[in-house]
Amino acid sequence: MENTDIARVFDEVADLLEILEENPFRVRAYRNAARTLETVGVSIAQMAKTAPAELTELPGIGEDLAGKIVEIVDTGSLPLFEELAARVPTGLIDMMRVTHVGPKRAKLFYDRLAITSVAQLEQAASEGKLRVLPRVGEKLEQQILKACREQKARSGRSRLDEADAAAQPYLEYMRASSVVRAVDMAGSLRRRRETIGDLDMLVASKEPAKVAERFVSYPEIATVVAHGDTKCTVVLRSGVQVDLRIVEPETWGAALVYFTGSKAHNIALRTRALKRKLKISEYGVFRGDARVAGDTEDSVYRALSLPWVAPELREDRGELDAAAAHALPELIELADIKGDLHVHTSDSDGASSLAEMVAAARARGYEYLAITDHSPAVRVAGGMDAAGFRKQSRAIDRLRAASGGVTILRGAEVDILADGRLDLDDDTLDDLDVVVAAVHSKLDMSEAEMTERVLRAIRNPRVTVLAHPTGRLLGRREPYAIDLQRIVREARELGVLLELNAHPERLDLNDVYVRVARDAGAMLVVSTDAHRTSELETMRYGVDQARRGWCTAGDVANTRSLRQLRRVLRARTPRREPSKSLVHHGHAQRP
Ligand code: DGT
Ligand code: CA
Ligand code: CA
Repeated sequence: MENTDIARVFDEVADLLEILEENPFRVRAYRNAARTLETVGVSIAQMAKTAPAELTELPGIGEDLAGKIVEIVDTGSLPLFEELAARVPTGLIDMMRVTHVGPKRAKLFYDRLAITSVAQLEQAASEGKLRVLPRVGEKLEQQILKACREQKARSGRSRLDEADAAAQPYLEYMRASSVVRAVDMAGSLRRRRETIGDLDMLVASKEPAKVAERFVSYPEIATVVAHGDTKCTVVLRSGVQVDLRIVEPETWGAALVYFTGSKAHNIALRTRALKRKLKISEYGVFRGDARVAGDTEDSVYRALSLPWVAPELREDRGELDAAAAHALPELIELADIKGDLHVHTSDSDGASSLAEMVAAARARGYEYLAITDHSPAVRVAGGMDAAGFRKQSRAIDRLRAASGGVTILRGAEVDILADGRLDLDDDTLDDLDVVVAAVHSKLDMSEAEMTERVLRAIRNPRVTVLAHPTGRLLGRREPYAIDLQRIVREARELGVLLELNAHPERLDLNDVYVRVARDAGAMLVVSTDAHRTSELETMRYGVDQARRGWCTAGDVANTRSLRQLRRVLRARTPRREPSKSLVHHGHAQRP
């Protein structure tokens, strides 16, 4: 163990003490000790083993700290550190490590803005929320924003929407060059994974050197990591890394298959090729030395006696067997979506008004839109009580004439309380067309408790949808413990729709459980949970994820026409006639 390792533990203890507002003298004692350890020039670990009593002769090291040093050297850890860390949200510790932040500011952001992660900090900085705090200002806010992005580049994966935002303008920029014959993003972005490690750009060209030159001249680049003739790597200012491969136009298809991956899919393809005495690589499909395919992706799959496989399926989850059996699903597309069953308005925590949300739904060509504001328990979200929902219902009635053909469904996102009861009374729920039930509090229950809680909720025959069934927030919050297999089985039996929440931070259910639900015969619904009109556009991320879960349009309730959807909702609630609003609106729709 190096002296700097021990010093780091002391510095971290000091950071935590500072965040916890412990005695400043104690904070300084740990900091001073850390500086001493860094500068003494003899091995502290050695000393702790052979002559521990001498430790106290070092400046700033008393009995107590000497004991701590021995503990660290002997056990590799320090119980005090674990104790303190347990009292501080984990995200705050990461936040503290961001350049320009440190413990004082981490605490400030936590106290004033309830920020508990680097991702939230980045968001707040980009929205200009930090500059108004004491001693922050616009310049520091920009520095923190940049530092958050750099930390992300070092540490991890980007959300799909952030990766898209980085990819699209770069593609346009490359496309504008006359030496670029074809350009596309391959890799996990093309497979539409929920998070992206790096972007993999592929270009077909006869003049690779010029393509590489243009690629590294893109104005958004922070660092050029590598600049070769056919391969380059750069890091953008947003923190996203981009790899470039330049290939001959004849090998475009083979290269696109190879760099789209996944690696597991590539390996499965290679195994299949070998069985046919073929060789497959990023340059083509070969029989001996003869190239038999490679100019298009279609030709590559055809050479292996397979139909083309959609990138979203290329994860080695049975797609090659399904392809060979001509049993690939006909995947859902964005154009199949006919409405959104989970949106908020300014009546609870949305930023857009009811009228604005309806107008935006019309602009998207939707047939229907369910307004599902929060129930009272979600107080921070301005949840409404029964009277609030009645009032909103009258506002919906008034808006109907002007809704331009979009049927407005009355709904609520009703909170599932800790014991599984719902946060609105049955009479209020009976007046609604769509009841979206969701867990927002007490996320730390055991799996058994959480499963029972949710099952109790969805057994209420008024519940039509179970929203974001695992509660995860990508990069911010792990899914809560819940037995999804059981939830899926029961939802299918009850006719409750399982939500695939399309928000790129949620994408909940994930691809694997979407597939589980679909295979079990449960019905899904892809919903945006939009809190402003622009978020209705996130529907495409939900559809991407549904495709990764092998969904056809038939597996997803909101591809149905209003009439068919009404049947699906009624199947769930046979105890009552279709509500007046639905009947009324079915007629109003016809010309
Ligand atoms: P990411 O970037 O972590 O989100 O995931 P990918 O899938 O984009 O992975 P990446 O960027 O490392 O590589 C892009 C593609 O290149 C990958 O999906 C498949 C292909 N590839 C990379 N390394 C290998 C390999 O060792 N063997 C095979 N067969 N393919 C590879
Ligand atoms: Ca990649
Ligand atoms: Ca890569």
